[in-house]
Amino acid sequence: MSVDILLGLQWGDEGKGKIVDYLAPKYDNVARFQGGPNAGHTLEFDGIKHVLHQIPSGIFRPNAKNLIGNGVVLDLVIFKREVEGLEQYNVNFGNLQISKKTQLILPTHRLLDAAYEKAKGDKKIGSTLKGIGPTYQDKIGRVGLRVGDIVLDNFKDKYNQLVAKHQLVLDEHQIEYNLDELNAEFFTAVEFVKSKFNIVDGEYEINQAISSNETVLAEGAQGSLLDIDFGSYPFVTSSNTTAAGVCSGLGVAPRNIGEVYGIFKAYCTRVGSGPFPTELFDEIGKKIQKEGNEFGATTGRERRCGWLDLPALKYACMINGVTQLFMMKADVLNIFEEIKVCTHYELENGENTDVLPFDISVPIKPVYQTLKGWNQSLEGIDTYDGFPQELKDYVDFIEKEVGVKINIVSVGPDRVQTIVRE
Ligand code: 2SA
Ligand code: MG
Repeated sequence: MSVDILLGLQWGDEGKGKIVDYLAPKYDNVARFQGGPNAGHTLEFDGIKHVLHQIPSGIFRPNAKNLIGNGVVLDLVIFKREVEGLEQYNVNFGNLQISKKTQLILPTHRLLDAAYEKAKGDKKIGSTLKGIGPTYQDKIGRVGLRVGDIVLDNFKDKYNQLVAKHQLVLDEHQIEYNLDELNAEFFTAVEFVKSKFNIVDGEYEINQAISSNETVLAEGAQGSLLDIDFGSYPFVTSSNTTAAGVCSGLGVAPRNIGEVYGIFKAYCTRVGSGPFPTELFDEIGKKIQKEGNEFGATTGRERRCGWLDLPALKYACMINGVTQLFMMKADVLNIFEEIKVCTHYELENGENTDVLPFDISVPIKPVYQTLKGWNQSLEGIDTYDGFPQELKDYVDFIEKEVGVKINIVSVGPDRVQTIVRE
């Protein structure tokens, strides 16, 4: 069997958690391939809201195997807290494996993240301050520590060596911290993970699953426009959030990739800094934020809001090779009589383009097409046929522009509000 991929096509927070929860029963394995505790996947069922940060979303399915892949950066302290928070729900942690090659976020990586952000002043990335960037920096710089290291006799030495390096930088930035406390917390988490979890050769596990005809879902975090290579650099995260990241982040060959499910919201949001061509600074933006409850699951930060950006969506579909589109939070647009969609950008020289410029921080003016809104509640509608015509027109319009079918339209947080098109 092949590996199917689920990823966000915008700047994160597209509602991936909800879709993974919907898809997970179809999969024997769910694997995270990039990112770390900067993710916040919200799953809502039985009247309870769960936010997962590092644990794959298949964890609530009793028969699904879950893997934290080598492409992930894992904070063991946060991981321990996450596990403890789920213990009351009868979750089977025997179904959770961690790849030996997964990089470790050390407490000092978190401090470095804050130090670098502070030093950037008003040019800061708006990072989640989870230590993501500094950990990937050490990975690429070939000095990082990995989960497989924690069982080695010399782990403490290796840890101390890397921490000493970090301390030089922290001193330079005049950052104050209590290392003893941080170390104690870290090593408690290390012991916790060592005693309770399966640390495995993730790439063998996943390929074994593929050759045994098991189904695998690779669960993306953040969004395509935050990809380290293809996002709005430098306002991006430090991993490949796009489909290619699955191959390197799990050890899966390209020919073993199957469906690529691309999730997008019926409008756009962004947290943190960086360009956002369709951002709305007016009442409409505020209304979207309020209706959509657009506040970060990880950091609680306000999300910037704007209309759907088709050039950006087309770009994300191209880079990822999206085979099916899932549109989320359509119900948030219920309140509008008119809905705008950005079809092109107007450049400074007056030209129109639907190509994403190299630098989207230069002034680019979105060119909008205005569609009629459905302007009614979608409460109780449980089939695509039952949608108001204007919503169907919105779906058709996007499909035609992007050239990929929209197979799911989500009209609310509940599991039954995931409308699948025949
Ligand atoms: P970092 O912490 O180094 O990755 O931050 C770099 C930039 O990436 C942004 N970023 C995010 N933006 C939106 N959602 C994120 N995570 C979601 C959440 C989870 C998800 O709900 O928190 O949808 O997967 C996320 N993570 C990082 C960040 O704001 C910086 O602009
Ligand atoms: Mg989120």
